[in-house]
Amino acid sequence: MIQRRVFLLAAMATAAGTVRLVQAGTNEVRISAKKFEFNPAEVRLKVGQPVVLVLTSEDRIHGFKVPDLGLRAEIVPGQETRVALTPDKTGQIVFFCDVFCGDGHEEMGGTLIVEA
Ligand SMILES: [Cu+2]
Repeated sequence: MIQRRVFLLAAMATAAGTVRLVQAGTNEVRISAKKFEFNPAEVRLKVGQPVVLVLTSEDRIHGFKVPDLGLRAEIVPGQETRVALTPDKTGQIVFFCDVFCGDGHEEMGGTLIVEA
């Protein structure tokens, strides 16, 4: 997992369309999508710690859906899709592509592993 720290105070739109302030020191986690996988497919997060997922695509439009968090975003080649979230409990949260992208689409998913 690639992580880097952002020392910016920036207003960002989340996938839900609300605006929230991203605090200095918020971790960024980059996830790239391509047919038919996310890389990394397992992302470890800390409970209560704000994170920004930076989603990119290597080939075509994919979706990023996290039903348990009520999140959904589109991942468009040549763009960064930024999704801010703060996990509020430990456990595993499933995400998957919800834009049909070919024969392996149904298998295209991953897990956010939220640790204490
Ligand atoms: Cu897909």
